[in-house]
Amino acid sequence: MTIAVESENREKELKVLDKAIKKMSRKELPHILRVQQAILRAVDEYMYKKGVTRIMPIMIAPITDTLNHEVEDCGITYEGQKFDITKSMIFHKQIMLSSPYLDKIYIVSPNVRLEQAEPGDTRHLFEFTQVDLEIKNATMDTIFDFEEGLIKYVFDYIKKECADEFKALGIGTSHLDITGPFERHTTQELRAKYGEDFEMEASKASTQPFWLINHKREFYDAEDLDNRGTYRNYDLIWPMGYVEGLSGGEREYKYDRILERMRELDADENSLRNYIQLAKDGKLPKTAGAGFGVERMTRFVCQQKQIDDVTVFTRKPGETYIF
Ligand code: ASN
Repeated sequence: MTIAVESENREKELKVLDKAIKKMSRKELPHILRVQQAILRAVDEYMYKKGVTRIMPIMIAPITDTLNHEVEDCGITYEGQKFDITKSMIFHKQIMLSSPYLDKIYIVSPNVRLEQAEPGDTRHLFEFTQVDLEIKNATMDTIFDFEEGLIKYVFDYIKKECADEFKALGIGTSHLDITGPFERHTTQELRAKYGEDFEMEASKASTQPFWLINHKREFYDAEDLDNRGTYRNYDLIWPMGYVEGLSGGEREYKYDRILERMRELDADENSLRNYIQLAKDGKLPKTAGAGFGVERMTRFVCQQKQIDDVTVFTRKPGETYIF
């Protein structure tokens, strides 16, 4: 590399450094972070009261979420064995509930998903944290009730605890007045009403969070066997254009169903052979669950333009990263 190119690169890098320092020195940031801290505090309180056991996160493992959308791979080798960095703990959630002594669990779970940068994207971070829940013998209705209760508990808590932060951020709290139960819509219904960009359009048109049911995506989300081609899975959509904040589903747990769904979606059976073995042995229990993005909830609560506005270091796809 010539000296001229080297110094040009260094100059560019120093601009990135300057931008990074400015980002972490925003006066709003401590208020946003305190709200986020209060959110997590209220989540732990609610889970504890409901008898849901907190599990520490797994960050590298031989298996992770197969995610039915394109993200870059980020495997590592340790002790001659292949590990993936956790994309979500979905399989670990299902597997640990095979214990007769665990019924309801959650993890405050860091996930890495190396998403493609998309112009205008305001809601992806390539590294984020989700509060990931799974309950034995639960159905969609169990999870809807549980998560609605959780959101109401968290919002009531922060309205009470974070008045100074909302004042400092210059925002009100009327968006946190949850009336519930949340409306339930299917993707077919909203697509017919709003067209292809239905999630954003319906979110913009709404002032309350709502459930969006039936997405063709992961093999582990249960298909409705009375209604083939539809799925017993769901997203929670934040209103006012903040879009998806949670995703989950009832799970496939029977051996033949798992194999059928994996084959349909061309998932790698070999890497999941031990998970499949548990299903074959009848050891995977019937469960349902959901995970909500902590930064996405913080963004909605603090009414920030971009998801990256709630983080200290940029984790927005398509940037230059120095820290
Ligand atoms: N946490 C999600 C679920 O429970 C899975 C995911 O994040 N992909 O369904």
